[in-house]
Amino acid sequence: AEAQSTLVLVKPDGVARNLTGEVLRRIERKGYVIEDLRMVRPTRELLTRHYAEHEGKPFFEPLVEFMGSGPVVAVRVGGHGVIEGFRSLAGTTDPTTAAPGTIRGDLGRDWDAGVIQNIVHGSDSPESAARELDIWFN
Ligand code: DAT
Ligand code: MG
Repeated sequence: AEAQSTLVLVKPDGVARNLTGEVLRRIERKGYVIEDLRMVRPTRELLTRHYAEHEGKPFFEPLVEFMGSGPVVAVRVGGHGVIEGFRSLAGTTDPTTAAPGTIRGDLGRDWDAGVIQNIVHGSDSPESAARELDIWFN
């Protein structure tokens, strides 16, 4: 696979639960490289751009509210095939059913918050990675 970079976010639930190090540890053990990292308290405007594809969905408001509820750690992660590879490390969206061994499967659960809280975000395609890295790192 080709050398790539992806955007990983440790979401407010992950930061609040002191799981930033655990997430970074899993990324580094896999062989991916932390290329850039910053802690951000994202504005509503930034979050609306980041989650533009979900505007109008019933969970959009709770999602933006949740993502703005505390600091987020934004990480540019590099490696061959890392876009798909980090999605695999993260596991599927719902932590209740995400496979054990994944970040979401091992560390997440349902919280009855109007939106799924699942510790991390990872870009889902090369186009998304380019767009999202520009939003969080420029
Ligand atoms: P992913 O983060 O796995 O790429 P997504 O892009 O479809 O998932 O959705 C963005 C986030 O929104 C997701 O991490 C958790 C939340 N979410 C997605 N689908 C949801 C739903 N049906 N109900 C509540 N929250 C949801
Ligand atoms: Mg997504």
